[in-house]
Amino acid sequence: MSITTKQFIKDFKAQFQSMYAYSYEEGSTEQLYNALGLYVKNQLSGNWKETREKYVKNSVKQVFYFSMEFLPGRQLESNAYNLGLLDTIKKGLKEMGLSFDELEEAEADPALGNGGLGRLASCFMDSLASLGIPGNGNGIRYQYGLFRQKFVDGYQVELPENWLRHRNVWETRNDKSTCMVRFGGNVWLEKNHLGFMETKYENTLNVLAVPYDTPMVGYRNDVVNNLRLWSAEIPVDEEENYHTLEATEPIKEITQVLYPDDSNYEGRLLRLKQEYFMVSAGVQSILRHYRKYNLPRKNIPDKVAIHINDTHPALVIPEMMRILLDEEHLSWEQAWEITFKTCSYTNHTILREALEKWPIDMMKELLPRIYMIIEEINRRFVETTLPIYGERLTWQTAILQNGVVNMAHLAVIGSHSVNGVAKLHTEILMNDVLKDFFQLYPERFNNKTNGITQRRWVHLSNPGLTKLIDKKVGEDWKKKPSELKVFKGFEKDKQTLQKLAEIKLENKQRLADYIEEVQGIKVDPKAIFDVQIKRLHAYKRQHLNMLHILYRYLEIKENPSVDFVPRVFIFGAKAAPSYIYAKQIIKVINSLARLVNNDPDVGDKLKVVFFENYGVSLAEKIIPAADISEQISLASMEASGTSNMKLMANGALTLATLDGANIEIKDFVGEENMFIFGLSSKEVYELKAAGNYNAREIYESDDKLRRTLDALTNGTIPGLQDEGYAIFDSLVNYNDEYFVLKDFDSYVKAHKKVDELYKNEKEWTRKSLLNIASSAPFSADYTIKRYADDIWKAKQFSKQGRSVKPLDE
Ligand code: GLS
Repeated sequence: MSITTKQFIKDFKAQFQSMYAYSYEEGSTEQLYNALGLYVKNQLSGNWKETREKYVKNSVKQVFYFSMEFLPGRQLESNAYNLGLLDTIKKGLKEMGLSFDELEEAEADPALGNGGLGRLASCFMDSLASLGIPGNGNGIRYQYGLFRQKFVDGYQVELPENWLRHRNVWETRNDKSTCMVRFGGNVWLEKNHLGFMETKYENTLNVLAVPYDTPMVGYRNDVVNNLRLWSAEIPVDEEENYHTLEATEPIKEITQVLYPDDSNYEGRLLRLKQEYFMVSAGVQSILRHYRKYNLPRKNIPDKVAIHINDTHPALVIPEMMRILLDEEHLSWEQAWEITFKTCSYTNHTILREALEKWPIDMMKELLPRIYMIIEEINRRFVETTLPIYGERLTWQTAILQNGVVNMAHLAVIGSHSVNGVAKLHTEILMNDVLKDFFQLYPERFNNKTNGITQRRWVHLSNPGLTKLIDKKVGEDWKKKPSELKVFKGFEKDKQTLQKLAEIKLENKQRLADYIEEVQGIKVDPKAIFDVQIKRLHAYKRQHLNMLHILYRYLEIKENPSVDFVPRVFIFGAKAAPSYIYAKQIIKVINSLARLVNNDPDVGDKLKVVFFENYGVSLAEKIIPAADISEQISLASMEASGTSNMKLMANGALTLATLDGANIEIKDFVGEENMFIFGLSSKEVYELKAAGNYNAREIYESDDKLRRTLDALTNGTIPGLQDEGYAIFDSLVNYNDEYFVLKDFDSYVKAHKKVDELYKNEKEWTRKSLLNIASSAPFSADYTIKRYADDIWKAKQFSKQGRSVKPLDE
């Protein structure tokens, strides 16, 4: 899209005036941001409309990505960039005496997800549009996003995240496409006068699902896909039944808050309500849309692919069956074939507590018709499986077990494809978590390693690096990430290495300024910036990182005159509000930070920064400045990770266990260009099977470790209540579920290697360059292309007169 600066200034002024009826010079930052956002939205609305119309006109197959979470991040810059307008806008604003960066900060960052799973969904949206694949998101418009985290005296405090306070310029309320979702009541089947079985309902709670559509803008290709988020409202013709505010609660609460659990099973009834609400509205609107294609229903799988992002939307399966059976009057067999061919499922975790199971009684009461259908799916599954595979396998894979509905089983049974999100994770699904299903349906299982969009995570968040790559390898890598490998050719080029080191230092200086501004901590940009940013969870082992910092602190105290390579440890992490242990780890890290940062013996040798309220926007600031990427989960526990990919693409060296996608990082960049430590997943399995792990023995036999652990409880860290004891106890007295003590020694050694290498700036920067140049395979564009080819059978759609080039592999 090309527009002159002059034209932009004229249109922007007019936009502002039409919204606020005074001149832009008098506008507040929020108002100016709103006007700019709407200006950009106006620029893309033509393509948005045309994309939608062309999909229908050409009867193309469309993908619907169902996810309870999306974490899009701020959209102004990314949309303007993908449209090709960013430079003009920045220039125009400057001429008007305004700063783009300042206006951008006024945009709320929609925290409609917990972490990696939601951010992955948003990277996928960006890639679908950029590849020109007809793909839509389907989720919930939570009124309050994930809580805003504050630290009070080092403790996490949760505040409501009212992201919609100042309006959301990107969304369009679409009253034309509302749906009705029914809960509870009585349901029965009755023969009607034509002899058809009809489903009858009485006393249901009826909820109006109102869609809010958000444009998903492709990179310089005129494609604008749709993200549809549903909001719950009282049906207009039932308003008179709701006399008090209180009475409206059961409806309003459905889309009020995002459940702040990440891999922890929580939420119960309301969560189930949310899931069905999103699923039912989504499936209804897809089938309504399909009618526009004027094709027989048996062709649905040729035109529609529904993706189930983790088990949360697995009710898609019985909901689709319900509509095809009850409203379209298909036979069970016809309906099942369509549903099964349409649906596919991704598993994102092996944590058993996160594999959803709903009490049968709850499901029956809240969703009586859906439960009837699940019962029938289960009955038929058992009927066919039992005679072939016998009792053990059948009962272990059944959907209904011990009074619960097993959602992962429902998802696998009702989907034609089941995938994990990194090679190791898929292997673990096949050999452990879903091994019985792998025996039943080996052909359904496949791997799709996660990816990230370089557009947001490199082009926009690291403009210095982007410019350097452009200069060295040309701009093709932006459309064809594999071109990045050409950058490897510069690993020995002194000038490139020097420039790369300068860019990193500038990014670090910027982050250091920000740290001083928001945390009041002065850090040396020349120190190693060592970053661990992810949800707080015991398996991710932020406490291993903490123990190493404590160990380092004690070493410095013992020998203050020894020459330590200065290090800044940077954390960003939220803990689920009910996850006490995770909150205790936060408190200990914060107290340790206060001790370390204020100890004159330590000075610049060691600093600890724990950012409040970690999210997408903060990640964009931290990642370009990172030297070390901490990926230290216990091997086998982290399905994939995606911050590992973002950090690598920005030149951080990975310090990691061989877990999740770290293994693929190693495959691409080579073991010698990262720091690997700890048990392998095979060793973890063996150690667990042997059942003879003895954490106390390690504690007692390793002097340095003992001294470090004792410092948790002997008053070394001021300000702790019982948090130090809690962590000590879990590690020493309760036998250390995640083998922190077992991996400690090799972790410390890996850190020593980091220090050594950092002393050789040229060698460090060379490895950093190789990481950047090897990161292309993690482009979400490739990941999405593989989903589209192997699972969804969805084609890149070429617009008339303009072809969207398929990306290379
Ligand atoms: C997660 C996994 O924990 C991550 O390893 C993974 O990268 C992400 C996306 O696949 O999904 N599963 C989950 O429940 N939350 C996640 O972030």
